[in-house]
Amino acid sequence: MTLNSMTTSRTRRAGVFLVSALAFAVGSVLAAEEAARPGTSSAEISYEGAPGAIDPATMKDFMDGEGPKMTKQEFAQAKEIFFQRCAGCHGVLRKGATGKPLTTDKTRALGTDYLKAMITYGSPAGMPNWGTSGDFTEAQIDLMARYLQHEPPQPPEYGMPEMKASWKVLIPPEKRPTQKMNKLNLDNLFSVTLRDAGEIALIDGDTKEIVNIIKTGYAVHISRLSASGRYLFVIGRDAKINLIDLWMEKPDNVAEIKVGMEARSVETSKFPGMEDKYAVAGTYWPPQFVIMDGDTLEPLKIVSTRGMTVDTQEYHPEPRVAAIVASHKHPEFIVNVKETGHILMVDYSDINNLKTTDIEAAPFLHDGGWDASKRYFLTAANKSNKLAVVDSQDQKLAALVEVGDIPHPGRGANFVDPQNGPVWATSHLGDASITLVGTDPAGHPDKAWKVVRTLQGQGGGSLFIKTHPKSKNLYVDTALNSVEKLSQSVAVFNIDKLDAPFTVLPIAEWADLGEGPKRVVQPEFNQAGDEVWFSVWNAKDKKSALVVVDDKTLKLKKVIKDDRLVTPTGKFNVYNTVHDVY
Ligand code: DHE
Repeated sequence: MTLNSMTTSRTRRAGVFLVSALAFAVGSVLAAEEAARPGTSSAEISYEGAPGAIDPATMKDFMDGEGPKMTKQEFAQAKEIFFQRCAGCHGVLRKGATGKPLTTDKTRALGTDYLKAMITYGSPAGMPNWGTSGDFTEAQIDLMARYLQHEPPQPPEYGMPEMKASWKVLIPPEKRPTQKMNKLNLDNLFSVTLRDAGEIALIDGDTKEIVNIIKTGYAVHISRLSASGRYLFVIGRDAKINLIDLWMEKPDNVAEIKVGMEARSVETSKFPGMEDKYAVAGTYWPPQFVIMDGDTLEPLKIVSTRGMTVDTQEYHPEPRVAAIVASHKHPEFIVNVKETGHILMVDYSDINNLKTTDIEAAPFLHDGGWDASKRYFLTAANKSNKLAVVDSQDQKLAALVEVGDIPHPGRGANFVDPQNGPVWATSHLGDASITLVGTDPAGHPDKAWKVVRTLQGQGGGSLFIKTHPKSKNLYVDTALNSVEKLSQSVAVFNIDKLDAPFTVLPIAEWADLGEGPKRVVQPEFNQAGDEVWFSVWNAKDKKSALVVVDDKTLKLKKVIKDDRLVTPTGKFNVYNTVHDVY
């Protein structure tokens, strides 16, 4: 054996030892974590780790001499894997989002062996065990460990020329109906996301019949309505927006546009006098938002969100736009900038001289909703385990409230706690708690923006929580819990007896669908507030359903089954969405 090969084999042995030691340590911490919080550690990963919509082939590659050796072919393969599996958590530019930063200053210092161990075994902080789970082969792990030590490929920018090129007005406003042409009770219509079909189903809430299935963007995400309730806006993960006119005999698309490459949020102007005038959409890539004409989706003004983080005041090249809500107190859109933790109040009264109030909140802003008075916007800074409360009247931060592990409210739930007065509640992805925050500074000043009560639900992996002003029930899903019994049922708390144990509704069992994961997700009320709808979200090739529950009796009212209901997730009742009722 030559000296050289001895050294190499010793180094290799040391590497193997290091990898096994690290694996052992990581493995035991993970096991302890899973035992302490059953079903929660995987919830976050299945949530954040969905494949992105950016086409890796459009990116500029930077393979440099300082990273470990890779062929062009290997680089392309690794890039593909990264955008399928890793970008959701670590960010397109790997600057760090809900996952750790993986920029080359960090990855080169860690080295190939460490990175391989991390990818193989995961970490208690939420990194999946791609190797031991069997998702990645050893060769793929080696490939990814080397890839991460090269500069991240850069997706192209997307500005006005690209938006304009994608913009189509299918039916111009002057050719649209001047009055409602159908007999539908539009207030009780539901827009249902058919996630993997890239479609939405419009369902009549009275008859439970499907009115139309409409093609939308890829892995369609949310629906929102214009203030009048006439226009429905649907956004896909590929940043395609569809504008649907509910006044048509059969409601359908009247305009569409692609506002970027990856997106999650769309909203419309709601300030009195500005109803239906504008729409706004935020994108994950490029990090920006665009204000559009409300009737046609013509893009009018694009604003970048790149900038400094609120805590360390470091530049972030990729701060994604998360939830957007429309203020009722001023002509403003309230825009959550995820990674930097800024909440922007964008005044749309004069978009050529745009005024923005920039509120410093906390990093990793995600989703949120209004309190019952519609003055305060409460939003989750999810990886900071905080809620930010924005006073939309006085245009400032009212409070930052410490809550449980990874709050995930959807738009949250407003009700009156018998002991504490008006509250807004969130559940959590990372633990079983449901946090109630006081929201009435005038009537209950000592409780305002404080955690006034914590309930314990079925488990972590909760995504959505819901009630209605006419309901006495608070519904909490656990859609991403890894324990099947929990992900397929919901907990119901009696608002008048919050100390009493919750009732469990076996929603997936009621749907009687046969095989598949059948996650029960996102409660949504009908307009009257006497029915609550759940999606039973099964795999794309399996049967899914919507389950309607009588809110008074908590008994099954109807299972809506149809072969066209492929992977239903979000549901948006027209009246409740227009009026922010939740
Ligand atoms: Fe969502 C809302 C982002 C995964 C269903 N989701 C939102 C919002 C954001 C967001 C920023 C708030 C929009 C607003 O109010 O303007 N969601 C993301 C992600 O980044 C994430 C974690 C990963 C991804 O790859 O997209 C993600 N979301 C999911 C899902 O896997 C869900 C459960 C199923 C699906 O349809 O994709 C899902 N998200 C929803 C729903 C809402 C939502 C149903 C709206 C809830 C509401 O009541 O308003």
